[in-house]
Amino acid sequence: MAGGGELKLLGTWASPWACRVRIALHLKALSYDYVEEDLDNKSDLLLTSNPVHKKVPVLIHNGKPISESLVIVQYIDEAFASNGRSLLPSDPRERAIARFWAAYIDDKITASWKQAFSAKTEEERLEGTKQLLVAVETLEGGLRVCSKGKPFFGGDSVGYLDVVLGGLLPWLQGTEALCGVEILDAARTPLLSAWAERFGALDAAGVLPDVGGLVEFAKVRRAQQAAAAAAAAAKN
Ligand SMILES: N[C@@H](CCC(=O)N[C@@H](CS)C(=O)NCC(=O)O)C(=O)O
Repeated sequence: MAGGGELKLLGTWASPWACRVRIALHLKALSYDYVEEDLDNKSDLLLTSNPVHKKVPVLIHNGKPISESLVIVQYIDEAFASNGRSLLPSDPRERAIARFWAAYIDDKITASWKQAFSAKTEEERLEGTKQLLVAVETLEGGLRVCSKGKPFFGGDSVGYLDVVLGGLLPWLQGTEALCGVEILDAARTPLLSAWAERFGALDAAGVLPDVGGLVEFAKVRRAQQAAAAAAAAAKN
């Protein structure tokens, strides 16, 4: 392994954030031990490795943990710079632009997706979906700027933003099924729609979970949350 050392990833199969890390590790051709966490019963290793947030993913490199998916993907790019192509652009301004859109994806796309997805009422679901569609249309502009007419955010090959959005892709596709709305729509966001097709065809996309499995998982989680809310309401 160029860059050297032992890598261990703490994740869950359905976590879009852990998927980002798995995509980056795949692109850099790095082998690693994968530990599937039970988030209802977090391991001591997770709690001691990420004491601030207690969340996955955590990448442990030579016994030293790194948390937060965006930080981890950048770390992998820097620590294993000689493994394949760089994910972040080499030009400082282009690197800053890539980081800007990564923050946009986490702030706007993720926030509205979560709202659409975990809405308790039809009204909340519609509002979340509306905001998600607006955010995705804005991101279409980000793809236009970053790709400069090439296939990926990273240009001719997959880069940092492709990894950042790619981890979310099965969830966005699953949300289409769950909320009955086209999110990456060929008419409204043609660049993102074509990007999703291209990204889904990459070898690296093999690390992503199956959309049907995610939809089933999401339905079970929703039912559990609804039951817990009903039980809490009955107590009061
Ligand atoms: N901002 C974090 C988000 C990580 C996150 O939300 N992880 C979830 C799993 S998808 C988690 O570990 N949740 C456990 C908890 O909230 O207790 C990242 O990018 O890594």
